[in-house]
Amino acid sequence: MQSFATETADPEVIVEELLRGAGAVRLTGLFTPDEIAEARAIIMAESDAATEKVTHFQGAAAEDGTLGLQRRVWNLLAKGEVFSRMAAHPVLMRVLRRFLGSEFIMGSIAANRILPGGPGQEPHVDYPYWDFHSPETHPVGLNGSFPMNAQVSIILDPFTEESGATAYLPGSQRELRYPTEADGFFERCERMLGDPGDTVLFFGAVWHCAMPNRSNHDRNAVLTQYLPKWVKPMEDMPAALPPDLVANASPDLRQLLGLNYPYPEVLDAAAAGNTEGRA
Ligand SMILES: O=C(O)CCC(=O)C(=O)O
Ligand SMILES: [Fe+2]
Repeated sequence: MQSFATETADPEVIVEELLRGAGAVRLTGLFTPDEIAEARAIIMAESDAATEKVTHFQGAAAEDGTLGLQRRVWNLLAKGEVFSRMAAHPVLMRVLRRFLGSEFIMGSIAANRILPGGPGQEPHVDYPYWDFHSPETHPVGLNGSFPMNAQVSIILDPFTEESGATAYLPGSQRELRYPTEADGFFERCERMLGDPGDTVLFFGAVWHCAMPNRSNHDRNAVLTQYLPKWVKPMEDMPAALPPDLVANASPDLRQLLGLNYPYPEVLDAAAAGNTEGRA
């Protein structure tokens, strides 16, 4: 995987690598050790409490309902100001504006903590492609020639082969389909290795998955989903945040929350009374 230090993060080069190259790049030097430690402490505390919700995401909880060895912490913006800084980091904003369009939004910001002994995942593609098991539910001809997703994984613990660093198959984003047995994903995959503070940016159409944690330490990452402005976000973030956080959001954060492009709206003139000038 190509690495870019903050000052050498040329959006054009990175966009080319995401679309037509490996599909993933590493960015270094975006976050301070203090920011990483603060984020990790919040996630560890939140995921020690038995508050997590079982969702369709694999491994959220054990079958008997007890906390599993893969734990999600959702809605991170509500859990510490550090996560707003992470989501709207200027280098990420610059690169993602080029990749997803200048008015791109965020669809989710959550943590994935895999404890020692915790499971990995099946190789997959991310929202809005996650149910591409059924391509017929998507528009005909949809392909990976332009991106409808970018994922950012901020690494909070050493990501090694042993600890379950995310696996991915370079170049697979060009196909936009799910891998089959014949693709030999686990034989051919590479890993998103990194040190705490390193950040991996990838196109979510690349086949990837968390891997089992066979180390003796937790493996935490902040996973943020970014989308073009017109893709329906996965989480309703404004609804899940304290009103004052939304009201005081910076211009970049307002954009990420989707507040600059607020469709669907009621555009019936009689009902809304303010629709003049709309197409
Ligand atoms: O935590 C990881 O290594 C990857 C998680 C992932 O790809 C997902 O949850 O969609
Ligand atoms: Fe994923």
